Amino acid sequence: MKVLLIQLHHGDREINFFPLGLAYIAGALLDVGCDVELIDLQMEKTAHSQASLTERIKAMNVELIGITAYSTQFAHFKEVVDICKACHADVPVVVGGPLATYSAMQVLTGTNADICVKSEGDITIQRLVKSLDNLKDVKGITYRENGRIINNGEAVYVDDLDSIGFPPYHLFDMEKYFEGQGLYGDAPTKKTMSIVTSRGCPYSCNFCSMTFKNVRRRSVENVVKEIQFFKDKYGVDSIAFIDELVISSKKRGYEICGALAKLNIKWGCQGRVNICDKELLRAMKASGCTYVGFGVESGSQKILDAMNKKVKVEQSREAVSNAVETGLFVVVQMIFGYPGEDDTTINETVDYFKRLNYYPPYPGSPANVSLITPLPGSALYDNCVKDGTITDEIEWLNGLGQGYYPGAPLLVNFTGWDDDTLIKKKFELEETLYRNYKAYVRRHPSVFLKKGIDEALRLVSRSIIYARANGAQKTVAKILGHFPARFKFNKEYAELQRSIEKKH
Ligand code: B12
Ligand code: SF4
Repeated sequence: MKVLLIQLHHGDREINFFPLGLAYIAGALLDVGCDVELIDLQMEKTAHSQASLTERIKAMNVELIGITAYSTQFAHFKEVVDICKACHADVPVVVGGPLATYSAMQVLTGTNADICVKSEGDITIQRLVKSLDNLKDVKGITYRENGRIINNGEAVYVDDLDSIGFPPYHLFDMEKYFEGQGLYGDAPTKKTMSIVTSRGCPYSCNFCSMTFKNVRRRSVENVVKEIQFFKDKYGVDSIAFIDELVISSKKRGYEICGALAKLNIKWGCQGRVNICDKELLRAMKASGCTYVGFGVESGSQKILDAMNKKVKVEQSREAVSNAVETGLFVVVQMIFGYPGEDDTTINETVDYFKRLNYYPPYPGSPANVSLITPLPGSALYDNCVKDGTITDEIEWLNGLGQGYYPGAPLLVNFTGWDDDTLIKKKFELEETLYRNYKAYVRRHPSVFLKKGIDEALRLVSRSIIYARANGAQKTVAKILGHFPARFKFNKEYAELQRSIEKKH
């Protein structure tokens, strides 16, 4: 069977994100004898137009079309499904990823797609292509048949992740995916690849929408083998681990660090403040880790408890402080406007950062706080549906846009403030955090000097690496291009702030 797999674009994000989930699906399809063709709209975004996409899909002789989609891509997904159907009305369109996992009913009633594969697709897609004429026994799907929507129950999971092998990277133009990638904090690297070492997460934070249930981990040997493959075949020198939690326990953390230390690579990952203690952070740094992301979310214990984060504010402050001290670039993810947010919780967050004396991650810009957005698959979303905050789930998906990010619109207000006040308070918080940190740096000349030297060194080393690969002319253009882009971002942000302030 000939299958076309499509990655949608990720809004105006510039990076060519490797479609890892789709690549695993491609592998599963090859294993059962299918031919696979790929269209990556994220990578091709500059060249993509509806007309050219229609022409290309029409020219393909396909029997099944598979699309990977997040909840936030619903509107774009709908458009692409319509193009597929206009080209091949009778070819089934199957969707996988978070959108299909959590919004199967909305996908099947609100778009022309035919089948939703819920959660992990590796086993399900193989069963599906073998039984395309008779889907009733294919577990883990919801589909439309003769105008009826049929739900075949829970997803099917791979118990032993080592057993599924590596994705068929040879099908992808890998060099294109290395372009523009890198590790946070601009660690000097040449080629960065994203991989997952596990699926699932043992925690259940109320705002989080996880794609997988059941935590399963690849063996460390299997992970090492894949990294070695990337080193040997493509000259990859850095890895961004994009699992929910690579360091899911101290034991696993030390195992991973021990293995990575021997590989001579740079790497980065998402950490958890209750797991990453000083000793583990040092082991991470020693084995090549350059950045760690922490979902700090809030400096208020009341909010952390409401989120079911299962961490203490003090633990969080210590972990970030230790990571910074260890010399890691620390990305701090923050959420604003969670149910219960008020002036007291804001002050607690201000106090948290004051005591921490750290405020990343966009140097020169005050923005790093996201407004809470209930996403399908999260307990927060389910509550919103139950209590009537969200009434029309299709309309909600349509409104999700490109997802939440600093500067994204407010979709639901859980606080006692009116909408404008809430946004104003978010801006004020960001500014206060930024101002406090700048004041701290000014009061400590050694920190000021160190930051300046670190940033200058980082810029020089990255420029050299970039110049080696792309030539001097392109490098100068890139450096010069950076400043207008930063200026534009700051200007737009300030304008947004002013427009809110004017209303008051
Ligand atoms: C990397 C990543 C990104 C990258 C995208 C890279 C890419 N090319 O996919 C970027 C940075 C763009 C990104 C952005 C966002 N992300 Co993101 N991201 C991830 C992350 C960390 C890894 C994805 C991955 O590769 N997983 C590993 C592979 C193996 O899993 P998978 O992709 O889910 O694929 C499996 C199944 O889903 C299924 N499947 C997937 N596609 C298909 C297709 C078919 C045809 C079939 C049959 C099956 C199938 O089978 C696959 C194999 O089992 C996940 C968390 C996670 N660990 O999954 C979050 C995650 C997907 N992101 C999430 C979120 C919230 C976002 C943002 C909204 C965040 C924001 N602040 O704006 C944006 C939205 C982007 C947009 N366009 O709208 C949520 C999704 C929530 C939701 N309900 O949609 C996740 C689950 C994180 C979380 N726990 O909350 N993200
Ligand atoms: S926010 Fe992080 S720790 Fe919490 S459930 Fe989601 S992935 Fe797990």
